[in-house]
Amino acid sequence: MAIEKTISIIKPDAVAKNVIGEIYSRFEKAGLKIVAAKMKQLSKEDAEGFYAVHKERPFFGDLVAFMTSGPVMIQVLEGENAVLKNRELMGATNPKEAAAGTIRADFAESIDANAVHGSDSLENAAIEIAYFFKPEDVVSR
Ligand code: RTP
Ligand code: MG
Repeated sequence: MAIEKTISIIKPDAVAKNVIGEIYSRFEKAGLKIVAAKMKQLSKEDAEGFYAVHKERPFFGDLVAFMTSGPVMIQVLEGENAVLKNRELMGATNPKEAAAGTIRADFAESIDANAVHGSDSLENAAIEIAYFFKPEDVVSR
């Protein structure tokens, strides 16, 4: 199986709940390695650019407002099948539909305050990693 890299963002609700470590532990137990990380207060421009694919969607304004409401923790995860593995650990977008034991089932409040973001494809992972990290700030290990 291919070794992939993907972006994970711990959203403002989960940072405020002080569960960064608990979420990191889930990545590590699943065999994903953290190969870059930074905490950041996103500006409106940062969040709008990151979620540009959703700019025509009715929830775009709420999404940008939420993502800028407090600091986020951004990390690059590396491992076998990392894109899909991270999405499985996250659970469904709406925490009411997220499977038991997933990050969103355990920590998310609502479809807006849903604890984590994860790249949805290998192609988008590469775009999202480049959006937040310089190549030299991502290690391989
Ligand atoms: P994410 O991008 O944050 O990892 O989440 P996702 O792939 O599971 O969901 P996506 O469709 O990409 O939507 C991005 C974020 O927008 C919010 N959303 N709100 N009110 C709504 O119908 C709605 N739909 C999506 C969610 O916070 C979602 O994570
Ligand atoms: Mg998405």
